[in-house]
Amino acid sequence: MENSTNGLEVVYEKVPTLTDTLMHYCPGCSHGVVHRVIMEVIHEMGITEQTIGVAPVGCSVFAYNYMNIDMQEAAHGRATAAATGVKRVHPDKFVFTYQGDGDLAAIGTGETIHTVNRGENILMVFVNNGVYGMTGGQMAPTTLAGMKTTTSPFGRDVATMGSPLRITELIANLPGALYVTRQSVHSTAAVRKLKKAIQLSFEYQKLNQGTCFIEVVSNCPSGWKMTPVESNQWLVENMFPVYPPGDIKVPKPPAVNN
Ligand SMILES: Cc1ncc(C[n+]2csc(CCOP(=O)(O)OP(=O)(O)O)c2C)c(N)n1
Repeated sequence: MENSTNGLEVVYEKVPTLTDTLMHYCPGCSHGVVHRVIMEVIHEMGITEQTIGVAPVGCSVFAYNYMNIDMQEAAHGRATAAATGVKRVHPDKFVFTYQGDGDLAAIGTGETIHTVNRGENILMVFVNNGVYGMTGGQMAPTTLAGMKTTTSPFGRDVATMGSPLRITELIANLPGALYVTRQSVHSTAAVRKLKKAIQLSFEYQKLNQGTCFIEVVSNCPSGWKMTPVESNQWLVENMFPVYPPGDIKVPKPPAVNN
């Protein structure tokens, strides 16, 4: 039987754009799923040799070990500065960054805003898990009001610590932003939607009309001190009201048919 192994039906095969290296992510973490979806799109679009990824510091610091494409490491917060250089030297390549919220919305806020304001022709993938995962679950700009973290043990107090930063809405207001969307990977349907958004972003990149920005509302079971299932439920109930999924800016008229 075609598509079978020892009588068992093959329902999923790892794409060659992912290496065989075991990922170091905690059980249930969104990062592994987001890695897989990006790499599936690159493989399916046949752009493996033409794509360069830039990942900085954070839990995804070892993304180059898993993504079987050309990768560039950047210092914490500086991924879009590095990606700007890569894209300008190689305008014919597809370039994307892969950044956490501590990276993109805290230490790298300046780079983030100016990169989009310049309308750099890259895709930015923003994995927002509401905490600094790698360093032990500290408060990030995106931490929810009242949310307990290792550096806000009594919950984030908006009066002294400010409100959760909805940087994606801010980005959408910049003229250089072409396509801005907020997605997630907490369910199968959500994963499919994210995949479409990534495909669309790489299509847009061919047109050189501005920056594509995808926020992925994510979990952090270890940092949130929850099981993977609990963390996905908590994400829907608590993250979505503040970070609602959906398109925030879409080119009009659509630059590409999808
Ligand atoms: C210049 C610099 N400052 C601080 C750090 C320490 N540091 C490493 S990862 C990290 C936070 C990462 O959080 P985030 O970007 O949200 O990604 P996550 O780990 O949650 O995926 C920090 C502060 C560093 N490596 N370099």
